[in-house]
Amino acid sequence: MPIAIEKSSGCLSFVRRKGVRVPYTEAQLERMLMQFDGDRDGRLSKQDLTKALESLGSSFPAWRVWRALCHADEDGDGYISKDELNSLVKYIVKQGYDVSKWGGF
Ligand SMILES: [Ca+2]
Ligand SMILES: [Ca+2]
Repeated sequence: MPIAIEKSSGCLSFVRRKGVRVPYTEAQLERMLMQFDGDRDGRLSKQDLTKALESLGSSFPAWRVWRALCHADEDGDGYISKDELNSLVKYIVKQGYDVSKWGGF
């Protein structure tokens, strides 16, 4: 299992596989993620992200959220803003989550 260390954040990243096939475009996935913006402030907080990852059937969502934030929260404010959403989508796809669970939106 190749292990890459993120340059900026120092997060450990376990890359399981590449090129997971996803039946959605990144733009669609970004819109799906924003469905979890419970307070509609235009960014995803830890609570919003927890709900999003729980809906994918993720175990230990708190840990996954920390990892996702570590990866995608480029300015380190603890929120995923619109600018950072694309990094989050790429991260979720790379982790091999079954995003078709969001297909009902
Ligand atoms: Ca929010
Ligand atoms: Ca941020």
